[in-house]
This record gives sequence, C-alpha cells and structure tokens, in this order.
Amino acid sequence: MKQSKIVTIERHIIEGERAHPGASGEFSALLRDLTLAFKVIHREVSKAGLVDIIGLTGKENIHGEQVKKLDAFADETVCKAMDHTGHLCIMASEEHEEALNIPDAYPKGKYVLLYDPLDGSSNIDVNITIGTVFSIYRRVSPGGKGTLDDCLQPGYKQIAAGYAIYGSSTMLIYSTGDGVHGFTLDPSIGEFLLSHENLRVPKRGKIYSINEGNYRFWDEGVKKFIKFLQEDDKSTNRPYTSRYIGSMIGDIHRTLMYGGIFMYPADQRNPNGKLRLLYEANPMSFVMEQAGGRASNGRKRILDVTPTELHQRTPLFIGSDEDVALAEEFLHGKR
Ligand code: AHM
Ligand code: MG
Repeated sequence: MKQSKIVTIERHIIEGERAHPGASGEFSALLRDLTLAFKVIHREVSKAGLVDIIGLTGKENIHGEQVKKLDAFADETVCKAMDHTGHLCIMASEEHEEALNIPDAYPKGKYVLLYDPLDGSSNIDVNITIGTVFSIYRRVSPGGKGTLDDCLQPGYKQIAAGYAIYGSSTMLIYSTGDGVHGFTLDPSIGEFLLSHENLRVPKRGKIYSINEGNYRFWDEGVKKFIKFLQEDDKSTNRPYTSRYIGSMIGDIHRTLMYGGIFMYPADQRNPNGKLRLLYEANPMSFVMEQAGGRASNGRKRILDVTPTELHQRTPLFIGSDEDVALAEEFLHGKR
C-alpha cells in the first residue's frame, strides 16, 4: 500500500523554523511543549463523560487525590507544561486575575504566553466541543521577570497563535504568521498529524453565528444586519443559515472551515461585549486573518487594539472577509 507523507506537528514546526535562517530552535521547543499540554487535556476531556461511572465526581478520587474541575485542570496543565522551560518570561491565563510569574527557580526566556485553558467549559457536561486557545508574543521588557507590558501588546504583534479543539476529533490549528495549518490527533499513536495544510476561509459564506436570544439588547445596526442575512436573495447566498453552539472555539472553527461570520456584539447589558481580547479575540483573529479572513470589533481591526487591561472584553465580528466587511457597513449605519 502506498503511504502518503506523514507530517507530525513536530516535523512541521521544525521545517518551518529551518525556513528562517538564524532561528534558535527555542520557538519550536515552546510550541512542542504546548502540544504536550493539549494531549494531556485531550485525555482528560475525553474521559469527562465517565466521571459518574468511575466515581471521580466526589472531592477525592480512588487515589485519595483531589479531583479538579476540568477548566482548573486544563489551566494547571498548560501552566505546568510551560513554566519551567526557560522560554517564557511571563504568562497570563483567562482563569487568573493577575499575570502568572515564572517561578524564581526557573530561567526566564524571551517569549510571552497568553491562554484560555478551556473555552466553552460550560458545555462540558453536554459533550459539546470545547478548546484551548493560545497566543505568543516576544517580550518587550528588557530581561529578567516579565511585566504587565509584555502581556498588554496589540494583537498584530503576536508571533504565533492557535487553538486545540476537543471535538469529534481533537485538532490543533496554528499559525506563525505564515498561513494556517491544521493537525488531527491520532489517539492510537498520540501524535498530531498534518491534515489541513494552508487553510483558507472562503471569501464569503452562508452561515451566521450569534446568540439570537440577545436580540432585543442589540444596537440597531446588528439587528438590521441579521434581518438582512435572513432575507431571500439567491444571488448573495441569502437567506443565510444560523448556527450557534455557544462555544466560541467550535463556532469560530466552523466559520474558519465553511466561511460565514461569527459575532458576539456589544449589547445593552454588555457594552464591551463578552469575549476577552487577549485570550480569545486576538488569537482567533490572528488565525482568521492568516487564513484570508477578517476580524473587527465593529469600529476597527481587532489586532490593532492596544489593550489596557488583562481581562479586557471586546465585541467580536470574525470570519469571511466579505461577510465581516458587510457587518461593519451595517454597524456604521452605511446600510
Ligand atoms: P467562557 O470563557 O467562560 O467559556 O465564556 C466564553 C463563551 C464562549 O465560548 C462563547 O462564545 C460564549 O461564551 C457564549 O456566550 P453566551 O452564552 O452569552 O452566548
Ligand atoms: Mg473562553
């Protein structure tokens, strides 16, 4: 049987780095360490439905160990996989109020890691897709311990971003600014294998994704846009289909694969939207742009926003280039 070339994530990262003469290999090592964390989280996520059956829901498991909630587990897994490696000077996680310092015992490196350990975690109990989102920057502080300034950089300064998505299969999607590549975890060998090289989001889609229960709280522009997408006009793909699972990672992953638009707008109750700029909007926007798509907060490009706080929220309109541009026209009252 003829076997096609098998490309593991490690091979892909190393080959990518070889294309950049002078690369130290440090960055590949950082991404490799992250993938280990994703595999460990995948293993626990896939056991989530078994907790009642094998008795792990109590405060202690059979080994007498405390059982952690899955999002706390994911958070700790990423942190522990990365804190000692010497590549990072600071980290920040959606689960923690403050940035996470690298412990004194470990060397400090030149990179910064921001992450959402388990996006969509309210969906765990109903077996809906969840994921881990990450974002990597080069430090701006001179050396030693990282600072808040290292974390508060605009998204266009990301040098890599991506996500692991724990769905009907587990995938890893990442970009280092040179296109977007997707890998599927083969659980039998424990390796992420290249399955989607150079992903491109269609210029225009026919799916919109938004929590329509919030309709009455939206601005006029958002309301009009959604009504427009529901109108019947075959020449512009309308009416669009509506899909919303309430797990950003799943909803945006689908948008990346099929095209269309995902929105979490500002509304009367959440004047800054719901999603977090640093842990959710920036990395997903980096990936979407690298795939040829677009991401906006309704007024400007997400990646151009300079953050002022770690847990800053932002409205988000992300997906196919033409669909997001159209949303912006409605939001600006041009339609
Ligand atoms: P989380 O970070 O606490 O999981 O919240 C973020 C999630 C996103 O995954 C999802 O897009 C959104 O919240 C859903 O919110 P809503 O239930 O308001 O539609
Ligand atoms: Mg989240």
